[in-house]
Amino acid sequence: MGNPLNDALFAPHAGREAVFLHLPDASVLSHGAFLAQAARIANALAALGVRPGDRVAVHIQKSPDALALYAACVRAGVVFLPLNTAYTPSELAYFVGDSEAALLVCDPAEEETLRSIAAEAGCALRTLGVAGDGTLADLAAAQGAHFDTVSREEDDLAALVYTSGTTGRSKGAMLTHRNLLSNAETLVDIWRFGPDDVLLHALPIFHSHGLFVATNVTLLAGGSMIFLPRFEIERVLEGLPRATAMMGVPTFYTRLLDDPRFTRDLVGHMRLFISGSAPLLAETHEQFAARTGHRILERYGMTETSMNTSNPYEGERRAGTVGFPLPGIEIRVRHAETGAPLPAGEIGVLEVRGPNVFEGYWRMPEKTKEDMREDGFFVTGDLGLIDARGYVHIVGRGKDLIISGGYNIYPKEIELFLDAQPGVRESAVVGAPHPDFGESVVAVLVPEPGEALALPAIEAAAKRDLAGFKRPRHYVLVDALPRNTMGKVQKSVLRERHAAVFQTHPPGASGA
Ligand code: MCA
Ligand code: AMP
Repeated sequence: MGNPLNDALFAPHAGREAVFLHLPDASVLSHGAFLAQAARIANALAALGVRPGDRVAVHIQKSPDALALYAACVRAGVVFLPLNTAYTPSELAYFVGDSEAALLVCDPAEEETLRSIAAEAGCALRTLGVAGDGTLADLAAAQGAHFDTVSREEDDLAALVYTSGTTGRSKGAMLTHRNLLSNAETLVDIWRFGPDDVLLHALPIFHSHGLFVATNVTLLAGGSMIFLPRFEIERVLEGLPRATAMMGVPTFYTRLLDDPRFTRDLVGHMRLFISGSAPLLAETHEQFAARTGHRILERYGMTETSMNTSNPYEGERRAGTVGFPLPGIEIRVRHAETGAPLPAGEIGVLEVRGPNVFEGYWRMPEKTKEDMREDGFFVTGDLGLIDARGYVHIVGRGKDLIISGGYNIYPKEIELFLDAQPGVRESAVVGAPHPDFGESVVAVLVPEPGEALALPAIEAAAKRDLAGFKRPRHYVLVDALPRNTMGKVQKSVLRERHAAVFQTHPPGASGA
């Protein structure tokens, strides 16, 4: 018996000497050196008593060692639990507690802050820094580079990735070896990745996009990555002439287009630009084509399913669509309320079935049942249609969700936070169009009558408790929220009312 994901991703297809990572300091890391480090970390995990099936929660900056930790977990049969580096200690406490992680790995600088959280959750705490520093790095350095890979079945969990939820409580999506491997195999094939590919990697690696799509695809193809710590325009412009492919959220593409140095000549070596995680405006697609001659290939996915659809590699990449269902994956459109099948061209909720669809939400059987049809289709909550030519269009969201720069924000979570602030009677949170992030967060607050509402104090509390990308970028004070006859807050009215706030206020500004 083998270990499906390990055997496919971490057996170097292009040879151990071949380059895996091109790093910002102009050094390179070979596949062999990367795998040796992963083996040492796997030995370190075993030395710490982490067992197959245990969860390892990871809150560290992007680095080659962070990727090696992912590889080590797969190899050791451990469930990898990546966490957004923007999460605050109070957010982290929930994930570590809910997952019953055996180990939390954090940056050396936050060890002190997270000590009590780890202790409370009963999990060990070790550190891993970007410069090969930290207590886990030290332990790994003392280990050998031989590790007996732990056997896994296709149905075994490889990762647990939390996604925020409509109720305000985050849910852990359980992803198996089959889920991740089948998707990577399909994507390598349809996007034609091979050992000669050099992927410009500027995404975070704590989400499906940067880890399971970008990294797994490169690993499976035996290619290499220009591995940047984050999306920084200077470094991206510098890397593009050496790259063959890039994956990004729409903000990457609008930022590139805003820079006059981004030209057709600069991308002469590129064969593929891919966009996802949020809607790419048709206008951005067209501007990009006019500037570079490349049609951005848009695809659609979710944490729970990895990738579901893609525009074709060859054939028409249609702006404003997310392309066709991937091979082996079925998509259907159902009526949002009744669940009845809908004819082609009609708008309903997209449902998806295939080897990519996750096992369910961690310890939430009821929630899993709600979102999973008996015949195995997963209800995405995205509203869309399939046109006469078979292209899937996403036209909105049935779920109350804001996507800011590719990060999902559920208004409920922010509303619960705001409602708990002194002087706030109630709140409603909506997304408004934003020139950089696509959408950003607007908070509408109703003050308690007769009480002074201290906005600066609320903003300070938000800074302490909420990850930066979730913080409202604009506050509005009103006497009452608009409600329908049933008493439900009319979010669409609020969205309309505040649609222009980020056009008139510079990004980051707030006002009442
Ligand atoms: C950073 N900030 C943001 C965001 N990112 N605010 C709103 N939305 C954001 N996305 C805030 C910070 O809190 C900080 O605020 C200020 O902006 C500067 O932070 P910095 O880190 O310097 O920002 P940045 O480097 O400009 O980041 C913008 C970014 C980044 C490059 C768009 O957010 C990014 O890489 N996004 C990718 C997200 C992603 O990978 N999503 C995939 C999810 P302050 O100064 O006030 O503290 S997986 C998925 O969706 C599915 C599976 C799929 O289909 O892919
Ligand atoms: P996440 O929960 O972070 O995995 O985000 C998944 C959600 O991102 C999906 O349910 C969609 O709402 C959205 N999404 C991903 N890709 C696209 C896309 N190409 N166009 C529109 N929305 C997208």
